[in-house]
Amino acid sequence: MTAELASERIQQAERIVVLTGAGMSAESGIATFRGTEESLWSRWDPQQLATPEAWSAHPQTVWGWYRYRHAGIQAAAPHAGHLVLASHDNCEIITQNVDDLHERAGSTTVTHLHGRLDAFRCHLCHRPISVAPPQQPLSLTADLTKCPQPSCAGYARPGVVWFGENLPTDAWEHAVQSASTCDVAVIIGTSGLVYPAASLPGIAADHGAFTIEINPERTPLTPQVDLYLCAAAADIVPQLFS
Ligand code: BV8
Ligand code: ZN
Repeated sequence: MTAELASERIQQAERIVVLTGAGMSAESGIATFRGTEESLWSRWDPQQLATPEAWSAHPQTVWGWYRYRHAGIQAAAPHAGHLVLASHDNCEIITQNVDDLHERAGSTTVTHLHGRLDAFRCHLCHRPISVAPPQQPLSLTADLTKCPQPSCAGYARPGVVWFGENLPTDAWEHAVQSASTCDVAVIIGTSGLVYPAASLPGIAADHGAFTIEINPERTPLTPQVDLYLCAAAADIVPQLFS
């Protein structure tokens, strides 16, 4: 019943905003941010590693973690859910994810609220630095990649937004604008814990949008959405959007 209603709302909608979180990449083999996947860095809380403080205290460990995740993104492929969203003409993607799976599926309107892991830049002069995914077996720490600018003492950092860093202004303003003007907001695979991204479903609802949440687990967003679908993204998104 709820899936049929969701599909109807999506088919009737003029403007759809799809807000995705790490759960959208889970079935592509990329561990969710708060999942329990075992790794060399399992003893760290990602929330502690993804911070400027961790970068300045143990840069090689943080860099090793991002190299490991870069390799994981490289090895992953978009699933049926990414592909059907990419072929749906009036839906725009706003993602918290730092991978490029939506783009690789063919989506052209993707807003990254938390940046892109593979958009490496110098941590001092902010010059873009291209860094190939690691080939050699991974270790807990990795040698830092020097900034190519001889006079700069900086190193490459991932192009992500760390906790305590501001979101890119244009990305955030665009996301608020889209959430405020869409007919339907579909929230897929986010635990709804990270702000300000987690406030977007409420902004959409406050402006009259019909809100749908897709997640195998209930979240703090579940009580505030119109429809909650207890399902995995790759299963249900193709049903709702094709
Ligand atoms: C900012 C990039 C201004 C790095 C990330 C106290 C209270 C409230 C807020 C704060 C506070 N103290 C500080 C803050 C602000 C803070 C924040 O929100 N903290 C929270 C955690 C308490 N936010 C910030 O710092 C932001 N900046 O506010 O600037 C400012 C400035 C200075 C000081 C204060 C404020 C910056 C936030 C960005 C952080 N960077 N990522 C990296 O990736 O390494 S966030 C990180 O979490 C990822 O991007 C991830 O996308 C994001 C959210 O996680 P989810 O995507 O939801 O993933 P998660 O694993 O949590 O959940 C997965 C879900 O999928 C689950 O629900 C699961 O059930 C579901 N799932 C699993 N499988 C499937 C599935 N769903 C569907 N299908 C499946 N198959
Ligand atoms: Zn530099």
